[in-house]
Amino acid sequence: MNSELFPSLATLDLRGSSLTRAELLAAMPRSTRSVEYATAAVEEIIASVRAEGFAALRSLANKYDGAAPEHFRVTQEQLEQALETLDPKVRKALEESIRRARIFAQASVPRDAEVSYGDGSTVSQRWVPVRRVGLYVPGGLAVYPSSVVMNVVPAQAAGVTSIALVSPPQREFNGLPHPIILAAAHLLGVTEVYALGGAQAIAALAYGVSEDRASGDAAIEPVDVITGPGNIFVATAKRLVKGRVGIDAEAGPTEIAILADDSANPAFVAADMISQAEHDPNAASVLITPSSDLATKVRAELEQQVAQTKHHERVQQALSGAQSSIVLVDSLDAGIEVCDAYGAEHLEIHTENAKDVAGRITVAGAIFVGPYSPVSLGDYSAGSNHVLPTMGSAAHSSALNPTVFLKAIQYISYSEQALGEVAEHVVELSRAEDLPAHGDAILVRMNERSQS
Ligand code: HSO
Ligand code: ZN
Repeated sequence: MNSELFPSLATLDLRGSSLTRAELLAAMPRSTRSVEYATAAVEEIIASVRAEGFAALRSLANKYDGAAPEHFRVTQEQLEQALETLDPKVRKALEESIRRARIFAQASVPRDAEVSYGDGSTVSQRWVPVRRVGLYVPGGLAVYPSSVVMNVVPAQAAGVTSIALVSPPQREFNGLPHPIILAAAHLLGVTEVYALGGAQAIAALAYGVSEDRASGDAAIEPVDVITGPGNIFVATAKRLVKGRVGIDAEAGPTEIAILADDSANPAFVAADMISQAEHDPNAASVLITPSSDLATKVRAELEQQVAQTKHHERVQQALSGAQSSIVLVDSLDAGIEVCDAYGAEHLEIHTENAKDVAGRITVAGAIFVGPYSPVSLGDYSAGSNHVLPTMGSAAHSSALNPTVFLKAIQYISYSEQALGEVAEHVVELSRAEDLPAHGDAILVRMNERSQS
């Protein structure tokens, strides 16, 4: 391999090695970012919001966002104005994102279930939306109206009626969130929007904020679920309020892994690695391939394409970080194992029979199948969700979807006769657990039955 080309992107050569799963997990390129380091600072922020409410929110906004709005709640007029000033082409694009995302989100709402064990017995499960949700839309290096769509649409598809959206105050907009965020919220019919960012926004959503007569800010009601990506302070805050509220998967810096063989187009592969590296110097781009020839070609493409891209400094930093790498493997099968160990937020498959290969992967946030399904399509307009589990949490978590905003209630309904049919088994198990009153609660009914 010609290591002079794009030398800053590391190579992890796993050829000829047979690693255990634990060794493979340890070998994977990962950022060293840890939620733990922000914990103390975030605990303090949460405590001050709980104790001092809007006064704390105001001083934290000035400190961390460099601006505080006159009132944290964005008015209906401000929302309307933002949409009026939105570029019509961007509006059209957002509308198409919303249309596609709605179709998929509605199709993803789980069905209720009901079974019967014979006459007179039914057990059923009904999915019920949570009462109120808080959706976080990040500020930071870029502006994310697409994240407004990705958070709001599955909540609405789940049937949530009370939605509070928060996004950091921006200095250049008098402490309001970016107008394109407000426009997207208005387009989606969201009426409750706050200029709040960081850990303090999460604290306000989780615990609520009492009304502030002095400033005229009305109370913020606490929510039941908080979703949305954010920086390490936001992620830490979500972790700390979890339990008080439900949260979605933890979303850290974006990751793309690409499993590719000789059939891949190196220009496509490089462009997609760059596309996610553009988010953040901590973003991860990982190419996994059995083809050293492809690896060389991708390096050459990267060299050329990175130089031409607008945010080349950020991209260069992301590609040079410990979290990015080209992983060389012995075979496609070995590559699939590496993909499962890595558990990428986004995994692209650029191989022969991409669909079959994709079907064999069991750990990934979202899988983009074939050369014409790039991650950036999914970021904006595919219909899928772009809020996805990162840092290997795809092993246990999923893309943001309506179930995050739903909870299932189970219903148990037995008739007297149906209870009689299973009564002796309940009594037997209650005796085995030395909880005889459990059995007695059945028997008292059976006795009544035999007396009548
Ligand atoms: N790739 C990001 C989402 C995004 N990309 C928003 C562009 N805008 C995390 O999945
Ligand atoms: Zn993206």
